[in-house]
Amino acid sequence: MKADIGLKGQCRPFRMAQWHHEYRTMKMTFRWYGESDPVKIEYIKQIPGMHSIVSAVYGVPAGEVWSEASILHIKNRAGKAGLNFEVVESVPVHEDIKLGKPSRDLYIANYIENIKRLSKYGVRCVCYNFMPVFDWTRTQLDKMNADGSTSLVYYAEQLKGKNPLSGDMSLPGWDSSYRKEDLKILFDDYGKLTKEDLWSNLEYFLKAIIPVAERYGIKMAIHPDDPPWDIFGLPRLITDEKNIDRFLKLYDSKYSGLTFCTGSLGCAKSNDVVQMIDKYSKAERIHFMHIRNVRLLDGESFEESAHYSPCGSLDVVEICKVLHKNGFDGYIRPDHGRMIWDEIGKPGYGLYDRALGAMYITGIFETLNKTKGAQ
Ligand code: DNO
Repeated sequence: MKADIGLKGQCRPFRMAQWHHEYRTMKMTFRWYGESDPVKIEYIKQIPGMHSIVSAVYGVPAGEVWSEASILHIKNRAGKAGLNFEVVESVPVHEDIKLGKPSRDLYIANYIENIKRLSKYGVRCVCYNFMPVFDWTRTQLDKMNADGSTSLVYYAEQLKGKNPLSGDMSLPGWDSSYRKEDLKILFDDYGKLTKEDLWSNLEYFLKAIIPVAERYGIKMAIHPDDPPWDIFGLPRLITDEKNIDRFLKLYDSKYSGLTFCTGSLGCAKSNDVVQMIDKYSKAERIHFMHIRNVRLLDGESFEESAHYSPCGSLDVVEICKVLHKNGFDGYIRPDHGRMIWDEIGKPGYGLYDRALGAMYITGIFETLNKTKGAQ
């Protein structure tokens, strides 16, 4: 192999580091759920252009410190497969922090310890969210599409009349480890909390962790609320431009930024995601992009679609164009895929459709990088 074959020659060996150096471009990543993930880490490496896995230490309750051995294990597994481990999704935020309980200081101290440890093993970006009780919510995981693939969907009418406290309801994305009694207590606690209280608890959290993130070189990237509206009376904050502006002002530092999830924010018709990405990437506050497409339906309903723009309501080419224009060199991962080719896997996180999404996005960026002068 010749040592210094440039990217512009023909049939040159593909060299990621050189590619990133020459174009100062985005880094493509892929979420991996660890050894129990039906998607083998070696398969991820086989997707052209993969830079890093996105993973976490699983099985540790929110609020606890991750052992260094478990972090090192992920790093080594990635390294063995020829991948980096630079992004964590997520370090979960304990509910007591969101609720502003006295015990929050202990959980914040643990969070800080996790930031320090992750930095020690080469992690550069940590994704987290501040959604009360429930993470992302869908009403059905296997909606059959006309072409035989299946998608995750959210149909507002399927949610009507449902009561999470009934004990017989579980929705995708929810932490199934909550017992009925725990949920009741949490709902009571949140019942006493106003949205403004939640904002001030978020501010308290940021004031404690961002100085540490700055010192340890970790870009914190909050994930928007998914979907971006209140659910079952629980308040949600990271939902639109006005609130994201407010969030970014809470702690004005490059280290307090966003995981910009196109599918989450894009579910609200009022969110112009291309314009928002333009604004926040220009300000260098987007560290991690989740690129997913959704088909918006009437009312507060939507279906997740293939990444390819004509399949959904979002224009992925325009999304990539504004990122490229603003010199975005952070992390991107293809978000939720459909289930295709009879794959059986973790809902939203199969191999095939996400791999198609990754290649589609990588292809758009290759085109943008190579035609830079012509734009
Ligand atoms: C859904 C994911 C979210 C995300 C967390 C980040 O598929 O995007 O569950 O990981 O909200 O904290």
